[in-house]
Amino acid sequence: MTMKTDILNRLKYSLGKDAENASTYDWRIALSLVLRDQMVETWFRSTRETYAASPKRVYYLSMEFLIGRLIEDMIANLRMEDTVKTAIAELGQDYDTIVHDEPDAALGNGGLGRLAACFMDSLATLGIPAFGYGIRYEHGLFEQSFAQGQQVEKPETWLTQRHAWEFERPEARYRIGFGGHVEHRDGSARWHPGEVVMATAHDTPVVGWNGDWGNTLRLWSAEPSKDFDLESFNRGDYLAAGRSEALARTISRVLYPDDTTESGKELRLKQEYFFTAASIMDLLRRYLADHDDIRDLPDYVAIQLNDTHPAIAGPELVRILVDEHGLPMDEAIPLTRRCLAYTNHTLLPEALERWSEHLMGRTLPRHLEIIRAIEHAHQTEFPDSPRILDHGDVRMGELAFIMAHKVNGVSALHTELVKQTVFADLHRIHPDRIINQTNGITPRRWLYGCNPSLRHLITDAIGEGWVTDLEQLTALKDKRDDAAFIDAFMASKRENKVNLSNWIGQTMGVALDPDAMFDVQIKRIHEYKRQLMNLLETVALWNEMRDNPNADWTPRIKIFGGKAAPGYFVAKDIIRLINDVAQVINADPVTGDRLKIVYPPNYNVTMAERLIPAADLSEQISTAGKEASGTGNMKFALNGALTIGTLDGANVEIRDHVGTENFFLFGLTAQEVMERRTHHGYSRAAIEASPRLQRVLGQIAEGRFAPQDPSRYHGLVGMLYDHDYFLVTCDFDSYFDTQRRADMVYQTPENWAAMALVNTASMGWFSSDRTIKGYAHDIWGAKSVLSA
Ligand code: 26Q
Repeated sequence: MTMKTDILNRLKYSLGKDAENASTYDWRIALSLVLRDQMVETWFRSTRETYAASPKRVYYLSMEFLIGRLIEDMIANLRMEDTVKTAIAELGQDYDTIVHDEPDAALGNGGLGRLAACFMDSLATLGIPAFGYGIRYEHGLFEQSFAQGQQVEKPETWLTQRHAWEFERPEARYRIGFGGHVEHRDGSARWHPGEVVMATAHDTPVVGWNGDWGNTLRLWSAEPSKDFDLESFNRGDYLAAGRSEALARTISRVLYPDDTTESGKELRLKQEYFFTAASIMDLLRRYLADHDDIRDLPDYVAIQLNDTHPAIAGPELVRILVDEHGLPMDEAIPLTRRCLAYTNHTLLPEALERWSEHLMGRTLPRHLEIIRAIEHAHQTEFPDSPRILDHGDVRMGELAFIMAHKVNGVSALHTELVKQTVFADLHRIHPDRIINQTNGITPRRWLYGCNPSLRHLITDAIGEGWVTDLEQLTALKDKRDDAAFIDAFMASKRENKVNLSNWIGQTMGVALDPDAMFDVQIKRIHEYKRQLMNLLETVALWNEMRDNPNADWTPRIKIFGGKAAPGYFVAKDIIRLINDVAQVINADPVTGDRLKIVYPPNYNVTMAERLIPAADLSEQISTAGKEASGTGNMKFALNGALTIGTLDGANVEIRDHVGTENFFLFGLTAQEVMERRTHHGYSRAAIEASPRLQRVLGQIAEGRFAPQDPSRYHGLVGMLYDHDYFLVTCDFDSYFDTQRRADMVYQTPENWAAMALVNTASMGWFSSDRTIKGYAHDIWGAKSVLSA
């Protein structure tokens, strides 16, 4: 009753609408504001308890927070699903229409950004006082569509609608300087920036399970300072004044769509410094409000750097300690180090950030001096240390490593490789610094929220404790011989597949057989993730189905989803090839319902929430040693998909947990990959040894899938023959054979279901709650403040 009147009041007083004239958008915003009101209570209480306890606070600095939609998360965490559904029905509205009206907050590229969002959920659920700090991009990751099969990018515009969850904080504004010069006098330095931009805070409450605790996601937007080009303004040159005003705002205008470094773009460096400097000032202001001695900072502040993107935090904090608090450099550096920790997410050499000293010196002159001082101090102590400054570049990985007290990898294998490769020399000097924290996913979004049918089945069987203690899922293992439970488990999967089929039918006009195996690969398009190998296997399967149309083939739906960085041309060719092949195969009456390819455009968090619960088979097929962890792999297994995968990233640990007999393993190991690359002509040899692969490559090269433009894929095929860096050709046969093994198992649905159930039951360890407890204990020294 009060929910209903609350919504009507919000409609009237916050939106100026009555029920008769309200649109879906109006209803959604009204509902969101009511929910936000509820969260504020938790939020204030958490803030009060934090001030009272004066604990160590965690600051998670990330260029990306890929949060997706918030409304269902908020409803679930506040435990208000029934109340809201009843109220919406009484108001004559449709619940699904309203919640699906919300645009995704796509403030991230992929895994790294989504991990940050899962961490925020777990920090709040565990009651650890924490802030997420990032950028309030006006435009998130671009919107993808296909024109004749090719990716087309359009700007994303989530903020053209009101973002109902946030509070603007005009009182939390900071001046962020760039450029200018440094004045040295009497042994001290003063930076006089040539340009100043304002950072304004926008807070979104992050409320954990049951509404027990609330933290803050604080995103910064860039605005011109008051005196920004006052001179032009006073001269009456409003055009010039407007130009420099627009320039200030470009800093938070758009998310860079590359998930590997492109090259030292000045705006990117400015974004990194902008949000890092605002965050450091903000946390120092909070600290100094109730502490006098800056030397105690590490007892109250833990700053986690999500990759090197905020690595300028090291020099920035040193700068403030030295230039503003008068600490000597040799005290400021170790003090800063005790506050900072750094997470590495990649071994790909092209993804390790470097900035030219020239650009750094021009944009952040005082910081470059401090980086030289950090380098000098480290070289003095460890003369054969690798350099931060190298060939005229500032290497951000080395900087982050040297300024952090802990450096972590994101899966067991990745952490070992970090020790052996990128940071081998620094690891020898600092053998205790690198540790592992295997990634995790929040079960609230990735099971409770996205898969209601499975959620109900599990809760009916073992109670609701699993939502905050995911290891309780092991109790489901007792059900693997319980025929009635297995039937219900399969029925839940089938219901999700029917829902997905309906959605694909409506949005793409392709009819799917919900009894076919749903085989899904969703992630950014990258050569190392090997979507191309998946597609080659699809063509090979198609050939064999046509050769032998009366055999008992397992029907398959191949589902692809993902975006390519706009400048990554090979990835864009792969997208086009998938779409071209789909056109031909989907029109073939011989294979008909037994083989289809669908590639819905604009893959995002919301689409993942539809696809993952409906998947039978999860494709985790990266070249071993290249995928740092993967987190999609965890989401699928938790939702009862079986994995076909290589020994890469967290796949290794997933396989250990679910049991080798419940995982379709194939391919070279990381060691074998490195070894194989030393063989001359390895890919040509692999192709020549595989008639099946030769045939597929021949078809693509002849233009079988692009008859109007037969040479379209010559480049792609030529690359596989001559420099197949990611060993698609070498792993192809073992991948194909393993797929056929999966086909066989799928033919006995009870066996498949039992394996799938063991997967779900074994995934408890991959909760991001476990990951966050690991960070809190091993890195931050932070504790829960939740009163028992
Ligand atoms: C850097 C500089 C300039 C422009 C872009 C970038 C940039 C942006 C995003 C570099 C990297 C990223 C994102 C990397 C990423 O998502 N890595 C993934 O992180 C996941 C969480 O740890 C892992 O599971 C994945 O294996 C890893 O690929």
